[in-house]
Amino acid sequence: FLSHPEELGIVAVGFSGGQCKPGVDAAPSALIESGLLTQLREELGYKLHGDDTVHLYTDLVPASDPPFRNMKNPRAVSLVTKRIAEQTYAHAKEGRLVLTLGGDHSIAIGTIGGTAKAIRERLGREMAVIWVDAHADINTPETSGSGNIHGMPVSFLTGLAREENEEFFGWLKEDNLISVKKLVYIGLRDVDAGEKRILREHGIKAFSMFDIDRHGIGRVMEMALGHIGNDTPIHLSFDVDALDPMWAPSTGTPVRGGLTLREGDYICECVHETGSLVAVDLVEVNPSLASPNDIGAHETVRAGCSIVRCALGESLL
Ligand code: 5AB
Ligand code: MN
Ligand code: MN
Ligand code: MN
Repeated sequence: FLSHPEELGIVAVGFSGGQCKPGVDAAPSALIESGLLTQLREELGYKLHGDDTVHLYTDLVPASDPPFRNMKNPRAVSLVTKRIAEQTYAHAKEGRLVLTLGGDHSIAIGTIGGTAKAIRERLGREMAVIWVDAHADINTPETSGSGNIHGMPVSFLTGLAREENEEFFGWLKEDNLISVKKLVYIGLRDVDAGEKRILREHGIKAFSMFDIDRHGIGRVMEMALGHIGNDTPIHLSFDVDALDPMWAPSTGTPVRGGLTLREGDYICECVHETGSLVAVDLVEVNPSLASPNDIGAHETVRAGCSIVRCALGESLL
């Protein structure tokens, strides 16, 4: 699906407005400083495109941003994700693989919104999304208990949540959306009651930690990719909190009982192996949430780098 599979469009998003804990905006710099982009260039042989800056989008964040429909920082998140969508769209339109380093998970409204549109225009195809996460992130503004938009991106991306007003995600058009039929979750273990109802009502494919324990990650990946079907462009959105806090403690909403790093890497390897990958997000690394020392931050950054390299083909012999 890529006209330039060896070319990577990099979008570095230092944005934390989709939730309340500062620090997740520092993740792209931490990942880059630990050598991720150099490894992709020198060891995996990618040609990197991007503007070589970590975008903080501070110019877009309004001075006053009161809640709207229960959403916190709604104008900022809407403006920033709209800009991100333009960035991922531009890379995907060129036929490049798009790598986005977040930022909190609200940014997926932009990353997926942009690639879904580019893939439609370039290939006339609907894109599938594999969402690897402890959480389903499919609250609507009304079902959300927290008001944090990083728990809502999937509802906006599937059209389950809609808002006409341009200022509050009204810029999302049909072209930017994905079908609930082409969405697959892996790693779930902390899903809100309202979200469970949505998953059930729409028959959304989800592999929880229970399914992974029952069938093993090998079989789960066969089923997940089988559901999407061969020959479908895939956007992989990987929330580092899918991993057990043992491997990725420095994240805003850690949940015990998660994936081993090896299982996370395996998911990415299987997705890479399909040859259908068009975009990858790595989100929710928060290097400032490390206690009692920064070993946790270092380990989390290291795990994130491993996840990205596996998705981009490091394990191929
Ligand atoms: B993350 C929760 N469901 O809506 C909510 O880290 C948590 O992007 C959302 O997966 C977690 O606030 C968002 C309770
Ligand atoms: Mn998430
Ligand atoms: Mn999560
Ligand atoms: Mn989180």
